[in-house]
Amino acid sequence: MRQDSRAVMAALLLGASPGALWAQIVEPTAPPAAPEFAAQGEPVFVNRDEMYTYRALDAYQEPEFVTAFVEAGLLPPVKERLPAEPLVYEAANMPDGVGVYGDVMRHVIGGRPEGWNYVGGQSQGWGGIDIGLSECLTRTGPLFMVNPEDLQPLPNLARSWEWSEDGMTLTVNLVEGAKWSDGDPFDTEDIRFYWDDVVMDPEVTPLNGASQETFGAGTTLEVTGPYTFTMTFTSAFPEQVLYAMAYGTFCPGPSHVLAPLHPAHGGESYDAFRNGLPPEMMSVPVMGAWVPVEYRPDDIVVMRRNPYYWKVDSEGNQLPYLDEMHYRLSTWADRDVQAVAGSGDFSNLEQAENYVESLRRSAEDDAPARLQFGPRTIGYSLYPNLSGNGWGEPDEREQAVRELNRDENFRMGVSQAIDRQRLGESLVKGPFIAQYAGGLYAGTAYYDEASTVFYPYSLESAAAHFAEAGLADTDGDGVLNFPEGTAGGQNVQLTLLVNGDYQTDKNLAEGVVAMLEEAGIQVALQTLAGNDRDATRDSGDWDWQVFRNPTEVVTVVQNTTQLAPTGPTTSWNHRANEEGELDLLPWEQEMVDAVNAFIASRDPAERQELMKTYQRLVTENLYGVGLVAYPGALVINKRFANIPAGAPIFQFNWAEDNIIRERVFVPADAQGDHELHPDTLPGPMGIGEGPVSAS
Ligand code: BQZ
Ligand code: CA
Repeated sequence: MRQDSRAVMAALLLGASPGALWAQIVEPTAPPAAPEFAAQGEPVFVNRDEMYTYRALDAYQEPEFVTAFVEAGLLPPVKERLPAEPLVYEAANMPDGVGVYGDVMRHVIGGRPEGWNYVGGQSQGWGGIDIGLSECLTRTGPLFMVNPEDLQPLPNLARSWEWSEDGMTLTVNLVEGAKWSDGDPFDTEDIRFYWDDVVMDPEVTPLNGASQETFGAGTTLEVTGPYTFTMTFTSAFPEQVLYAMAYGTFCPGPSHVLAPLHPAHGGESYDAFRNGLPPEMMSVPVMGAWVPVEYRPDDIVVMRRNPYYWKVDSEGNQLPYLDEMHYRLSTWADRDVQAVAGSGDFSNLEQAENYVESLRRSAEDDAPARLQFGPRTIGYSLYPNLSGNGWGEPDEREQAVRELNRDENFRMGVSQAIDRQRLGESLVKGPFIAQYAGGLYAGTAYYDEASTVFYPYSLESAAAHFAEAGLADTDGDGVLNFPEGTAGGQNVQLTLLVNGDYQTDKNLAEGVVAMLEEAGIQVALQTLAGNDRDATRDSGDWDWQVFRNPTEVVTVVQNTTQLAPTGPTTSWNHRANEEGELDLLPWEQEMVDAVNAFIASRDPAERQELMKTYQRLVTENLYGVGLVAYPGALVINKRFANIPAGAPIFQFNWAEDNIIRERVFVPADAQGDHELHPDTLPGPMGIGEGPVSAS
């Protein structure tokens, strides 16, 4: 600890006079300028209907080996497997034109599948598995290349929608005649089940956490036909809801398989429902382009093309072009290594520690993969658990910490104890990392620098804020203590929840621990693997967490309700207690009001102003303490074609959505021999089942 600060620290710990205290406070400033870093690769901007439309074509084609199944009477002809008007990708919008069938994309992931019941809340292991299996009503990943004047969600399972005159009701039209990968019809039975028995059932929380509030408090849904339903809202024209109908919050599951497992329809229990589709069960019906046919724990998930996939190219070729998908079950760091080495085919390079080596390897002439950096959309914050009324059933110490977290001086102290410059350099040197104040990221559509409040690193100021919060080292052991009568006046000890599947998360957490310790706050790491971390995060049983921020702080329009505690379970760090009560601090209520007003507004200028208000509230009050933000890079093997220019690894969604994998192909002469089950299709659903051949 530097000489002068040690003296000041001592003075402060021993309770120097308030006057002296204020002298030490360092006022917030504007955020420090981010180092220049230009994204590589410019998107080719188009209007949505230049990408795809829904229409009937004269004829349709399929891979030859699939025709063998038709001739063997194992499958109806392709025309009957497709909707009357399938989704048609325009060849003119494909970077490399119409593709050819064959080959496989070899993903490597760090997650582990809990099972296939997405709407029941099970994780499929992330890394593009759930994004590929669970198609949603609208789609937003590809919006990175849509013209601003046409920037609205793309249709997907919902092919069109109309607002009522007064804007209180939205009528949604589904693709007609689309089928699940087992041939069962996709229709409003699946919508009804998702809404009534998942979204509206308090006992069920789907993966990615959809609740009624996701679509606006008080929203109702009514099925009005086999392919049509209406949603009725409590405010007019909440156009935001069209984004909530995309990934991850309106991706219906196969009701013909799930309803019998659900207690509302005769199922044994909610646990049995959640765990009703274990990872060993193959060929669970999906609307996605590939179906799981083999699963070896901690080893691999193999998928084969879905013969009923409801999308084609404008020459009538049923998609996808790739016949097989692999997901090797390894680590996220290994994903980067294998992608730049060429033994894997895809990576979202998002862990800054791997940047230098990945850049070096991919710069070599014989590098197997192309690496392209995008904008600064990967960022981390430190979030305090702001619930003071029982979320996560805190014990006495934990409750004392919650009270501290709800004290602005404590949050300011934590923020100013963090040296973000040093934290960033501990990950990677160079122009990648920017100091992050919290809230919306610099350079994004709704960001306003003048509305962003940044608390600069200053141990003295941190100490002064901690003193203001009533903390002093009463037993002189270098750790600040709770005031007399609170948690027995013991040393302040916090737990810090961290996702152990990422080196970056762990490195940042270790840096935070060391810096807070230096400021007199003791921190114990609570490091958990992905699925457990997600469950603990959502249970509220934690004091602080290191968290990689989701899409809402990049786009605002995607997952907007998660920007604040707009509902009992919409916030990442402040949810309701068992009784459903949310004890919002005054400025949190103002944040909620700004977000709700944004959702209800159709006036671009007003929406911009509302987000300035939101940004000031979030950064001034430290709803989250920003740490660092940096760009990620997309790494893809060079044999793949139709990779859209300028595709970011993360914006409205992850690159596994953004690059539109169903129209990615490998030219015939570049195809490798990586297929594990060539010329096969998904077999019957069941544990121990596998892919089948036509003969
Ligand atoms: C990308 C993504 C695709 C989840 C997950 C994982 C979970 C979180 C987050 C990312 C992984 C990859 O992120 O890191 O590059 O492939 O899967 O879904 O972090 O633990 O809960 O939000 O998306
Ligand atoms: Ca002490």
